[in-house]
Amino acid sequence: MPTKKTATIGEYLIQRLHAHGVRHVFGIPGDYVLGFYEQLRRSPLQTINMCDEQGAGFAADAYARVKGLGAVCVTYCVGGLKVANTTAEAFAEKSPVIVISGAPGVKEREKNPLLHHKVRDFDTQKKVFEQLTVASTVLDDPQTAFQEIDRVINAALRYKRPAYIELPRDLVAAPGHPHYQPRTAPETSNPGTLRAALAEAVQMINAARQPVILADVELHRFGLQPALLRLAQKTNIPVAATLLGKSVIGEHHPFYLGVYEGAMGREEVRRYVEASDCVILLGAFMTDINLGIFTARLDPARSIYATSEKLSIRYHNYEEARFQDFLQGLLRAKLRRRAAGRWPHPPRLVPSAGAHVTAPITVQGLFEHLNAFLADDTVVVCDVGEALFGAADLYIHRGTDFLGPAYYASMGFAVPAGIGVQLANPRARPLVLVGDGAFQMTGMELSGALRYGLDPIVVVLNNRGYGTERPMQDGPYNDLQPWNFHRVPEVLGGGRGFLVRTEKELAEALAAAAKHRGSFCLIEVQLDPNDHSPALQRLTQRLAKKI
Ligand SMILES: Cc1ncc(C[n+]2csc(CCOP(=O)(O)OP(=O)(O)O)c2C)c(N)n1
Ligand SMILES: [Mg+2]
Repeated sequence: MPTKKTATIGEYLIQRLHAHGVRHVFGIPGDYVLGFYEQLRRSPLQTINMCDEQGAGFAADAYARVKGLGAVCVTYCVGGLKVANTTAEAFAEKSPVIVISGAPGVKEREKNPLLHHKVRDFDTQKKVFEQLTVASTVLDDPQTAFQEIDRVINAALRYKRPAYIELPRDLVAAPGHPHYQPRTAPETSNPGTLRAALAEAVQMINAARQPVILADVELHRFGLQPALLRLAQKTNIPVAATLLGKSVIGEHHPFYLGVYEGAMGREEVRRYVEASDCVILLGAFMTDINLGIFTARLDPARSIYATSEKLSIRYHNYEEARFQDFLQGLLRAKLRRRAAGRWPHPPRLVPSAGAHVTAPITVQGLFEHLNAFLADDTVVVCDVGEALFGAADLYIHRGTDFLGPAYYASMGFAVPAGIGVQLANPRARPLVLVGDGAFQMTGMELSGALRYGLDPIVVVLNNRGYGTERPMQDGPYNDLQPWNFHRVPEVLGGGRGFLVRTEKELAEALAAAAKHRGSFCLIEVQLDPNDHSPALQRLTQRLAKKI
């Protein structure tokens, strides 16, 4: 898309989104943003209407996780404040989403009239988003608008966090600065700091008896998975992933250990990582869930901790050493290649032979079947709850094929995220795993799958309530109104529904779903409310102690 010399503010924003790879904008229009929607309609970007702004926010987040940048476009306050939660998730889990909100025009704001959708002041929504984004702006000055657009988008890309752009409606079609050149913000490491950091890291890794890499989500966000792979291949140092970073490395690699989650995860992975005298944490978030509710025993004196925001080796902090440069430096450095050691490998989940196929399906049985069902084009998209914890043990084929809100943990992510994933990567077939509770929040966003010709396979884990919470503390507040989930296609006017109560029915439904292309499949799996995955049992035992 060529940069027009006489672009308007709205057109320039569209050009920059397009230049950074965005092809779809999720949202719902309103009068304050209709002018911009019309500009979008005349542009190469496709607008994707969702049922609710929250769905649009989750879809844009997933799109950003797959494609590197996403955008959600809403109207003032009534729409904007509905994406506060999804923007918070994108911030917490590092997903660069540009939140675009229409707003009253600059002229309309004079004398502070009570215009519809206004909360308290005209800048109330902007103030909220200052807390939820890495950069924010109101494009109320045509002289600086283009520069502001670049500043905010560059910040989102640099920090992999959301950013906020507010468009007063009377300036969307105003021309910006005519001779402005688009700006990016190249960044470099301080060579001295980088050299010192690499020297200490190389010495520590080479001297270590049992080094191990703990790989997390930032490797994916910064496109550094190939570098991780090369580092492991070059040194023969095994790699464990966190739950948030799961699938950052293809799980079939011989040096892949499995998911490390402190006492929540598999015992042999925990023992191997915690016995290491040099844990190389790459792009890791030290969150409670990633660390098994702080049951992880990782000693800073034995750690190299490298992220886009911090680099520390043992107790030394190195400023101005970029994560990317540090990792590339390790690839160039003289790191000792080790003999292939003996370390644990993730067990392949397989459906237990001779299972009582007509017996009720269990959580364990469900994940065994799902595991066998994964194909090279599957992207597993999980919601909070049993879906996420059970999926930790799925054996993901290639890199980056697992998405789940494993830190901020907002319910309602998965169904709209499945839509974002498939639009970002049309070759992918999303396998959406979602609890009945989470489905009741955003499941109707499947409507968008029909409208835009997408065909995710959605598995609803129907355990009749908020299963995750029952072992912590149970009561009628954990129950749900039972829905006939498998009949949702009738309401939406398309797609296929399946009701599954046994292993046999599950195997049949999955086989039929694999063959059915062109519209979504919804597989409702009825589970015993008291049946939990081992990971969830371990987690809730720990959380219950804190309540
Ligand atoms: C938006 C939101 N509201 C509430 C919660 C608290 N919460 C965590 S898990 C959970 C229950 C999830 O129920 P469901 O989706 O049916 O999955 P299950 O736990 O039964 O597998 C709740 C209410 C949350 N994480 N996110
Ligand atoms: Mg449930």
